[in-house]
Amino acid sequence: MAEEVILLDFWPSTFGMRARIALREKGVHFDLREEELLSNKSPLLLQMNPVHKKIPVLIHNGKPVCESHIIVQYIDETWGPESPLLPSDPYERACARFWVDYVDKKISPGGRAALRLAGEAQEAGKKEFIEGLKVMEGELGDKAYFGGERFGFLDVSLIPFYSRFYAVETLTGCSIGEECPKLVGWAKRCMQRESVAKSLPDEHKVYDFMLEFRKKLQAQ
Ligand SMILES: N[C@@H](CCC(=O)N[C@@H](CS)C(=O)NCC(=O)O)C(=O)O
Repeated sequence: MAEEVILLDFWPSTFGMRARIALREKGVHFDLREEELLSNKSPLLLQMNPVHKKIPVLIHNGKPVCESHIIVQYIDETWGPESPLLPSDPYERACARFWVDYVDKKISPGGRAALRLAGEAQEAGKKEFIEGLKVMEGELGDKAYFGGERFGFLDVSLIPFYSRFYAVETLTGCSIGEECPKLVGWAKRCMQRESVAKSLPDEHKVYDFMLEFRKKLQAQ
């Protein structure tokens, strides 16, 4: 029987991008279903992720998997063992998971505040975002990818935030290229991969979306 793989997604979501990239790295065919997240969540989303009611949700043969980093690990364990995303060594795996957790706790909230808030709170978000990126740049060092020569779990988890660099720079007046030149070099390397290039939206489209989103937040 053919496999059924559905991804409930929302195009500007960095979390959704992680799942898209991992599926494409593994060459899995999937049905991408765009949610109207801001206005009208689908009954399928509410049924498949009743706890958080958030995307992304991967539905594999009718069974849901939620939370982006758990989805990426599930994809890695289910498909394409010849091209693993997580390292085989348990210690290296633990380190990769630590850094993905750091991305979720520092870079994601920093970027969110820089894009959605104003004034001092926005400035604090920008600072947190850039500080986090600098720490990641230190972790990258002179390697091609975070795991070395091979594109892996941490690359998948961090690269979606590259689609927000232009919006953060334009809204807050900074240059991430000047602050983190090696990290931007890494991001451009990742963008040469088809899986990444196909999964990240255009940075100007993200910026326009953020402007609209800010207007909606201010009107509330
Ligand atoms: N920790 C979750 C976060 C997912 C998340 O925040 N999804 C957002 C879109 S970026 C969402 O569905 N928001 C809808 C809502 O909050 O109601 C993950 O890693 O998947």
